[in-house]
Amino acid sequence: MEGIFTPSNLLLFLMQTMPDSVHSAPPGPATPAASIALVTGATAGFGQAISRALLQAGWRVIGTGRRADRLAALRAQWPEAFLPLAFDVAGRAAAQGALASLPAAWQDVDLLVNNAGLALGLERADQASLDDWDRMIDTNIRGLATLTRLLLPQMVRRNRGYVINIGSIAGNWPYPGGNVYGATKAFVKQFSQNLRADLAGTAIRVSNVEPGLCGGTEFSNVRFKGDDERAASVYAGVQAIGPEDIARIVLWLVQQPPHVNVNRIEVMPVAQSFAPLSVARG
Ligand code: NDP
Ligand code: 8X3
Repeated sequence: MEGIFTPSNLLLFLMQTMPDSVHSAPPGPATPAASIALVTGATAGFGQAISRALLQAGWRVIGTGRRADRLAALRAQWPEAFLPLAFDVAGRAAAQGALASLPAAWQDVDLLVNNAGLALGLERADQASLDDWDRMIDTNIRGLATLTRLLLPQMVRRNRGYVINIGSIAGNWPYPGGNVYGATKAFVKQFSQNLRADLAGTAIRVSNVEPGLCGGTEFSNVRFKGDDERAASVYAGVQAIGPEDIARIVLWLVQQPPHVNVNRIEVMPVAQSFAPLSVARG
């Protein structure tokens, strides 16, 4: 390389002269390929994108959700590497029965991605539906805690495993109408950190992924109970995060070396940021 450096030939020069250890890719998967992941809520949104990303990276994936037809479609695409497990996470007996039905070769789950969850409604706390509150608590809290409790013992016994919980910025930042949904995600954050405390001295890792405004999923369609126009308006004119962005972050997490634990990772689109606190006057 001779003469004056332009931005592009300078970059090429640096790449050619840097030692491999500087510009090579980060260390490969800390967990060997063909390890087993169980992803809850694999029928849509983040869970489906996370499942696909893990499958493409060589993992075997147990995908859960209530819509068995969608799980069957993934199975048709990955007949060897994807195992459908249809059940409602909100019920303890259903979760226990589903896990007990796993074939022996699929029972040692290395990675649990607790993703299944939902928001219902955006009404003020004095007007919200108690049924909606129950369902969010049963799914986002009870379901996530149950699955974790059922799968942890085999991880501890093997001293190997990773629990990735999908929390939300709603667990960190209050907003009007976020009442119980945000509180369930605050539970997920604290539960994740308490798991780290309990698992001290083991090789098991725990991370809480806390996404902000994310389009391309059924989240708002579910929140607004099928009012698709209102759901679409949430993302109008905004470049939101997409499911593939969250999947890439989950994949990055599992690719960290075994001695590295990312406790929490909060992610927003550039288009989203903070507003002042409100003050009621008069
Ligand atoms: P989607 O509605 O697209 O997907 C939700 C998934 O959860 C579906 O696969 C659904 O499967 C599953 N699920 C819901 N309830 C149950 C249940 N009772 N039993 C079993 N599975 C269930 O939403 P997202 O992908 O957007 O959301 C995934 C997670 O990410 C949730 O925990 C959500 O709170 C969180 N999140 C979402 C954000 C967003 O803006 N999209 C931002 C921050 C966090 P099925 O219906 O087939 O049972
Ligand atoms: C989803 C993000 O801001 O809609 O958890 O609650 S938000």
